[in-house]
Amino acid sequence: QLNQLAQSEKLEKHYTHLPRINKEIVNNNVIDIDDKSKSKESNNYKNEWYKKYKNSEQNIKKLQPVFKTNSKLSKDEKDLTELGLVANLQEKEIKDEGYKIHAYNVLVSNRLSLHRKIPDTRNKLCGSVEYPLKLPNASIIICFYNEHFNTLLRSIHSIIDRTPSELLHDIILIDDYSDIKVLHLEIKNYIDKNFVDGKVKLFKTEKREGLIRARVFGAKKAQGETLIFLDSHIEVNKDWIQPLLGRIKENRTNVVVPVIDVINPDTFAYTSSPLVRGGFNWGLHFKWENLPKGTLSKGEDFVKPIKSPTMAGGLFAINRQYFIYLGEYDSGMNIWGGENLEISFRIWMCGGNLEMLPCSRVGHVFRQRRPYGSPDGQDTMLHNSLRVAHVWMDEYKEYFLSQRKEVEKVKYGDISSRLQLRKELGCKSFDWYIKNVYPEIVLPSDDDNRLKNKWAALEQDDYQPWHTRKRNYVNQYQIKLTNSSLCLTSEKDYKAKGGLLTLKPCMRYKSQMWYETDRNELVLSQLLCLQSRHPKPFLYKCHEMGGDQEWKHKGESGS
Ligand code: LR7
Ligand code: MN
Repeated sequence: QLNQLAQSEKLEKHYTHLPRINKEIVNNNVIDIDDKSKSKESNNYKNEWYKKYKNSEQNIKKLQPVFKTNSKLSKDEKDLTELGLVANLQEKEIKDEGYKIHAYNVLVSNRLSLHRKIPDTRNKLCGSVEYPLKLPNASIIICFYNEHFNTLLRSIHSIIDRTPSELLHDIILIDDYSDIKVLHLEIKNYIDKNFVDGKVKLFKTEKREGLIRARVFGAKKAQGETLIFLDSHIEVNKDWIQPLLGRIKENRTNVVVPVIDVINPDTFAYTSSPLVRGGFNWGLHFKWENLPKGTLSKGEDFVKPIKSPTMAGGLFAINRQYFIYLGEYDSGMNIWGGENLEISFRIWMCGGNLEMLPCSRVGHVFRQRRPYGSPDGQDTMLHNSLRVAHVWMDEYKEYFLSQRKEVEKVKYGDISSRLQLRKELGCKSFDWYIKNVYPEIVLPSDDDNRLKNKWAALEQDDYQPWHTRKRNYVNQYQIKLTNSSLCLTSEKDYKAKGGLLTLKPCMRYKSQMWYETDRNELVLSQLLCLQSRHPKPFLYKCHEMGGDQEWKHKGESGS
């Protein structure tokens, strides 16, 4: 197997997935793995590893780009060795590579315990809610594509640690044909060794399916009374499952989502999310919405189910039979995007009920970009959204289609079976959905100008639940180059996401007006944030996580 693996040209790049090696050796000190006298620890490790894959010494070498021998170090690195810093240098490699492949900090993830504690972010009242003694059990379905090993394991352990075992029918892992081949083998080995009761099951698709078909594939393997879908980089919180199962027990047409807390992609810090609900805009992007005024007036409102027009997509619970009855997912949808609105519309229009349960909390690593595309380069979000529009949105689909003229020619495949499904289930109209479930949505005809501004934001597919938080500006100024009359200016439009910056004579252009927030961000004309990036900083949507968007004044001059 390893022979085969070593031939995969991607392999060398993905050494960060080799479990433990990085962690135990690199974290602590620099170890010359070829020098037997130096470290007992490393030799034990090596032996263990060698025993496992006896006949593949050559390949093993290929698997170890992290361990440079002294002689292979460059001069700079040698200097650093003397300072005892090579470990950091190697760690930096891991970190950089991790960001490339996963878009979060794998180094931090590697260092954290797989059983780490996280803060109980629920409202205090949740502690005294009582759930029925006999709840339906659950099959938990987690699809992953190239997930980081430790992060996936922490997801699984958090479930096992925080779910009453009688409620956990099984955990079904679907490897969506990850091209980090060694990953599958490592996970399989880990499962065989650590989850001996057979409750954790691993399957693999025969080709890359994308998360939508991968979930359907997983659901077909499931036997639990309910299905709970989760992303592969999550941690469930205290008593997360009881509210979900309790609500489904009351009525099998209740489809329920937890509050999605935030795991910071740079630090893995776990923080509470506000109570918000799901909406969407006419670009068919999911967005978070503040709750209608008055929703949270009494204490009990903080524990009661809250109806939600849409779900974010990744984390929800549903009765298994009801999932099948409702038509699973649209298997004509590819890779990523759109399925969350599709299932939300379908639930509401076809007689179900979608709600968020404040006492169920699950953390999710919110990354700033998706570290993968589709194999053939298709814009799958657009492809999938077109299917949603044509199957579910009736005359309202024009709001989506008319904004993007280029979509007229885009093919979206055969939707006849989904139209058939809609008919068979006797679903209500989209007009009913808008008027009864989501009357707060702004219709284009309401106020064209207002809409134009909304549309400027369409390009930003914002998932972060804190996005609804009001931004606090503490200052407003131009940024002037010392001893000049030149000001920091956006090169193109101040609305251009990704735009670079330049120096131009100081006028009072919108492209020069910086607003400083209480989180030390610099927001150009209250729209996009200044983000540092190699080799040049640029404008990007504000992610509100500090780091590369945090700017500080220096000294008393405030420069
Ligand atoms: O081809 C793929 N095959 C997969 O199995 C691509 C992805 N996946 C897996 C992937 O490893 C992950 O576990 O599918 C899961 C979701 O992919 P992410 O984490 O890249 O997606 P996301 O968190 O950026 O996106 C959100 O929207 C998606 C729309 O298609 C899905 O519904 C995700 O599940 C959803 N995530 C959440 O709702 C978590 C909270 C984020 C918010 C808001
Ligand atoms: Mn995710």
